[in-house]
Amino acid sequence: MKTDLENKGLSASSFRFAIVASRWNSHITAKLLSGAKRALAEANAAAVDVFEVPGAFELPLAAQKAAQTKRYDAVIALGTVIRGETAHFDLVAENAARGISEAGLATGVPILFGVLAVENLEQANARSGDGDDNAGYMAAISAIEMAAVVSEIGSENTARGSSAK
Ligand code: INI
Repeated sequence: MKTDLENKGLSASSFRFAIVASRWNSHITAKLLSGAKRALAEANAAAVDVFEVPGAFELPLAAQKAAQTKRYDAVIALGTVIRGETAHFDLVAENAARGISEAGLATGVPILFGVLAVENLEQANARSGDGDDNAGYMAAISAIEMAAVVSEIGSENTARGSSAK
């Protein structure tokens, strides 16, 4: 039976990926990592390297450094920020989101946001299960798609449906 990815026609066989994953709430983030690896394996990714950082706040720098190597077609940032566990939830979550976005724009390499920013453990568990709604799985699917789009845009003669006269 075909996997969801095969049905969507997504192949990652010519793409290399870095995953940067934070250790905070590691019982949840480990499940995001499994989900991301599962998606990349299903799509036959050419390579997957995993780098660990302390917390979500540190994800942007590690993701940017990975992107700057030009070894990767996309970088997937994974982490878990739970409001109940910190007074500076908003600072950590917002800086992770903004930094990851800026790192992608600065490097031109897709950097995917697979960071859960949730109210409680129940919500975190709901988004890190075994299914295809696992946030790590979904970030990896988006990474494959973005690697393909960026590759297509970056190559010559990619205009589709244009009619230059
Ligand atoms: N980091 C997280 O990834 N998740 C959290 O929930 C969290 N809390 O609760 O504080 C958290 N804090 C650590 C932060 O990301 C940095 O590692 C730390 O501030 C050092 O820069």
